[in-house]
Amino acid sequence: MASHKTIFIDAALESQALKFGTFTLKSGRESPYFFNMGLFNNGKLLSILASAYASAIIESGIEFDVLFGPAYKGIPLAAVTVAKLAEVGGEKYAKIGYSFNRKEKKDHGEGGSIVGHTLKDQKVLIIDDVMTAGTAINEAFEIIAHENGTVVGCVITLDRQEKTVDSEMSATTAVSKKYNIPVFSIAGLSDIVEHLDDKLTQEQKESIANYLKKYSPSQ
Ligand code: OMP
Repeated sequence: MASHKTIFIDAALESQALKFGTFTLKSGRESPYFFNMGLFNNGKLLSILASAYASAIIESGIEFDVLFGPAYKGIPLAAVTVAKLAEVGGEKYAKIGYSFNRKEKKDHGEGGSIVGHTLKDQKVLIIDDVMTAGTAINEAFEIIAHENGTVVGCVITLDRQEKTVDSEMSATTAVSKKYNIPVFSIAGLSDIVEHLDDKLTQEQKESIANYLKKYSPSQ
């Protein structure tokens, strides 16, 4: 497994951003684990996260002009990752733009709902935290289309590798097909299960297996 994945998973576990227990998800699913991006809440953790995103993006080879982080959680992700890309990615990534949306409309100053680099006529990569059923991410596509940008891909921290609410397709595949773009992640649930094999209890492994029986995509 790539080192950026294992470093990220270890940091997630240590910071308790990744927890095992019983959690009700936005989709209503009852999950045996939860990833809370908000607990990547200090400089060291953010630096690890930014490095992992930068590695995933560089490895993908995707060509883009602007990294867009949907408010609120995408905002720091876009900022730290674009800075890390400039640091480690050489000339190709030195001048990638970044921007985010405001949740509230502003009627003074520069106006508009986008802060940072313009999206107009730009190839835009969306950066977000978690994809479960693939519902939350749609709003970002609408915002970028409204600004006349073109989404060329989507990178997320964690792909929970679950089906959508209305199909047997995985959420990432569904988003990828719907918008005809690559969707890739730092890590997927399968990476977590593989890397933490000797740390998870038998009970935790069984709860995850039972959950996957219910929500694993079959396409
Ligand atoms: P979907 O819209 O179903 O893809 O859910 C994605 C959103 O769920 C994320 O943006 C988070 O707000 C939240 N979430 C997590 O943050 N971590 C998890 O492990 C699971 C969820 C979730 O509710 O599914």
